[in-house]
Amino acid sequence: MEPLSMKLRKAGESKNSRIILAVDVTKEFSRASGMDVLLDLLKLFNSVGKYVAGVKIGLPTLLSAGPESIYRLINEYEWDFFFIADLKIADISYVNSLILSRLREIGFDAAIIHSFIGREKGLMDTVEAARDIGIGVISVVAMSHPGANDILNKNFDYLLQLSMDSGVDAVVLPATFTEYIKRARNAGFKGVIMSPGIGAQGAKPGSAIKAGADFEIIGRMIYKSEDPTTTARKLVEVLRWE
Ligand code: O7M
Repeated sequence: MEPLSMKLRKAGESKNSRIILAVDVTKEFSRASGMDVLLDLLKLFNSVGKYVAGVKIGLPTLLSAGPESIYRLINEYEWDFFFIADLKIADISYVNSLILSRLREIGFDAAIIHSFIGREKGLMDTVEAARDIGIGVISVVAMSHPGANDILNKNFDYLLQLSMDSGVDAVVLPATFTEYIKRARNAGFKGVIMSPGIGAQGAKPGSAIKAGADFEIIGRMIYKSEDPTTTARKLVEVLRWE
């Protein structure tokens, strides 16, 4: 099976885009909300799909759309981007692998996991299970919000080394603190780096790529804009793959 890191880079190259669209679109829960969210997502993907290499679907969207709607969205339409499930998984490897199996069945290419769960029966065993399941693993090594500096980001070196040793397919590092992206590259990390924090959280489009990231994860700046198509088109002008 082709490694996810290769698939990610190929998608970036073929779309000539370094944008991963973060989808945290949600509706108050009701029996009908799943279909409403599905229609919103279809509209969004149709309007910005050609400018994005991948789509990251978060827990708010999965909870309000429901797994069936997301299954239909991924499998019934021929999108040319990859799908990442962002549940920020952080359990023991046994439970993590159950979650990964269900996410694979829904159609996701990869899932986000926290690296702070540690090595044994944590990240290491989860990545091993993911290989058998056929789903990619992307680990969170440092985060973008100010509170991330209280605990998580202080453990950057350890979490990066653990992610490298575990063989994850990609890591998440913040665009709001680009020093972590530079440090990862200086430490010899050659894998895929995805970086959130652009726009709504204050970082400038292109800043994470300049620091050494491969993709910028962008949400509200696109899906909350008055004209998502124009916003995505303008963003991709500074976020070309080449
Ligand atoms: O562009 P935004 O701010 O609307 O959305 C950012 C997305 O990136 C949102 O889906 C967050 O869950 C995610 N994110 C962060 O904002 N900060 C982090 O440190 C990590 C992530 C993330 O994607 O982790 C996988």
